[in-house]
Amino acid sequence: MRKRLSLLVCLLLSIVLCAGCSKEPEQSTEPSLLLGFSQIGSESAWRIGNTRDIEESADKNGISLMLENANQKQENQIAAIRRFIAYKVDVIAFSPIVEDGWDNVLEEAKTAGIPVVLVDRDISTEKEGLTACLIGADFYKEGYMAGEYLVRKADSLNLEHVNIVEITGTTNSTPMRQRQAGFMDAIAGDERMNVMESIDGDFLKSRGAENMRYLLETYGGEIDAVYSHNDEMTLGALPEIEKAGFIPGKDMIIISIDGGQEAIDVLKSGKINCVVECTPKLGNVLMETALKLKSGEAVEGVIHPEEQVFSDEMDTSKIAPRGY
Ligand code: GZL
Repeated sequence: MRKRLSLLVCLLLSIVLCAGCSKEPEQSTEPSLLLGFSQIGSESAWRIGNTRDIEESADKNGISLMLENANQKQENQIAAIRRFIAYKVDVIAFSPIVEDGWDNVLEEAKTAGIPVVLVDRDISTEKEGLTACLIGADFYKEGYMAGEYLVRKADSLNLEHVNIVEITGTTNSTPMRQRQAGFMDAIAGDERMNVMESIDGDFLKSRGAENMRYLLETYGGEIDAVYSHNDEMTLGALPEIEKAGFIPGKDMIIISIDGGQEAIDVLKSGKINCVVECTPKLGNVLMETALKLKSGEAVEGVIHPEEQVFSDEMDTSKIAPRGY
């Protein structure tokens, strides 16, 4: 009897032990990485699309994302980066609202040993090694393509002069600086081109409308072309042009940048002549880069997405849905 009992106990023990050792290791539900991201705000369809894409990409990659919206204030971005440092995130990423004023907080991130990725916009600094990578559009090329379109349009319309007004993005932001530089270089040397005034619209729809009202009061029918640094400001300007009795896309050549669905729909209606694409879909590349940085892999210094021009030179009915 005693023998049977000890056999039974051994049998039970071996079942328990085997069950323990054969158990599949727990699928780790630990996130692969903790990423702190400071987003500029929600000023445009582009920005909202960029935020959505980053959130979806983090989810897809199993990355834990701490995303803070700075509501268009640099001081809020600096405070968020300090919180990320205190929280000891693995990687910090942010879209700097303007290029200057980041040295101190980025020195703190460097001292803490946390790599920093620039998304969308760049910073200007004399210091080395504050950031690991810039993921964002080639804004100079966007501006240059906008200017090249205007030269072609002037040729096709046999215009002898092109009086231009420019509604710029946020002063001292990378897209504003480079979209302006690229555009001016593309039209330089073309005697027909005359930029009458450039005015800051801060990438906001309301400021686009306000600025267009002022430009129409000042120059009225002299305006042959409006170059706007983003769709939001363009969409704010168009009703003002119509209220003043002009037909946008016909009486005035309208050139915009971003390529969101709303602007593409207006392009299809003929009230915008050219929209240069600036994709907000930077999330996947950001996650890949952050994972490489965490594992100590080298990353490229600058990563530009491919971008195209949509205009009345093409069959706009074939433009696919934009997703932002
Ligand atoms: C461009 C981005 C700009 C968009 C605007 O990459 O920085 O900021 O063109 C947005 O719509 O406000």
